[in-house]
Amino acid sequence: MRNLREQLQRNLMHNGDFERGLEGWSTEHYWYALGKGLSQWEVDEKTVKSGKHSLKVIGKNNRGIAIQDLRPPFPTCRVSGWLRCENLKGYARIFIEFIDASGKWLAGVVVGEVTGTTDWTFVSKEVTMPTDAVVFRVDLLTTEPNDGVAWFDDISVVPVLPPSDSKPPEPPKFQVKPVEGEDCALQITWDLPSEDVIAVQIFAEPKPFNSVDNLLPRAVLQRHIRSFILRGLNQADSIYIALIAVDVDGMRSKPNVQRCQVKDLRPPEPVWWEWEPVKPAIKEGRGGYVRLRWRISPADSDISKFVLKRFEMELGATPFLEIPSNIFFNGSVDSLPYPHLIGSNWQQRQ
Ligand SMILES: [Ca+2]
Ligand SMILES: [Ca+2]
Repeated sequence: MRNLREQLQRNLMHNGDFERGLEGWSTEHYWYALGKGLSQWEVDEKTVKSGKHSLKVIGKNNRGIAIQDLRPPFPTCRVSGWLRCENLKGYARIFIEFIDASGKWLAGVVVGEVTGTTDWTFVSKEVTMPTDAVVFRVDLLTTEPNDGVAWFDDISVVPVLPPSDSKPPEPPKFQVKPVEGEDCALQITWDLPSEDVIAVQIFAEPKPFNSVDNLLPRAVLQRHIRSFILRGLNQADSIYIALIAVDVDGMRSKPNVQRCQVKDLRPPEPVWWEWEPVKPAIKEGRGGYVRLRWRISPADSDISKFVLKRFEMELGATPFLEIPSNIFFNGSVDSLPYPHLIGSNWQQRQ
């Protein structure tokens, strides 16, 4: 089995040699049209740099763009390819664009280009994604409306890894906070890991741990990701969280375990309740007692108290009784005086 470094240093392009035609590439990008629509893309079997096929774009007073999006495991990559053109106005170009997780365009880099009539030309450049970039977009394009032809072949994108420092990375420093409006969810955020880190693993366990050897990570995230939401946690429990950094040589940082309290930030569910008279009124609508029963949703074990409110037409809702926290779960209270109860509406609220 190849080691991690060898696995990472491979060509990330899908069908960059066009031996499988246009597979992996998209060309119908009408936003790019200038002049008369878009140029036509074809697989060429005569003029090739390698194998049996190359890609060509035929200008008819227009221009064209072929796109393939990558998500490299490492931010620095060597981009290379072969270009050729005949009677081309403007340039035939390999262009790289960087886009963030929300789809925002961040930056673009020209890898290499040819113009006029130029035989097969090798171009190559090392490019580094900006910190927030997620998508590494490879564009093969002609820059201007033209009546020429351009060819592309052997497009390659290979991660460039830093040399080994022969030691495991530092554990990522992380913060944990509850997620506003969500039940039993924790958001973990961490700093950009050191330069040779390829991935961050997230471990979350109900008990403390010193080693992750026999544990399964909840998530394995590429190095550019710096936030993760843990969901489906049991709110009654503490949870022990550790982030492990994995470097390009497969070395892992030691677990830096934090004990975290799972908090519920949702408002409580409505409380089920009912009442019945337990001592009859001496006179209709005067005196007497009721028994009140209630049950809260199992998801709301974090309620600190709830308040009974009495509603009267003249006064509106007024607080009547605060239920003490030690009996609030599922319970009943007898002997509530109810001088104004019968014939009134009651409201309850947390
Ligand atoms: Ca080829
Ligand atoms: Ca290292």
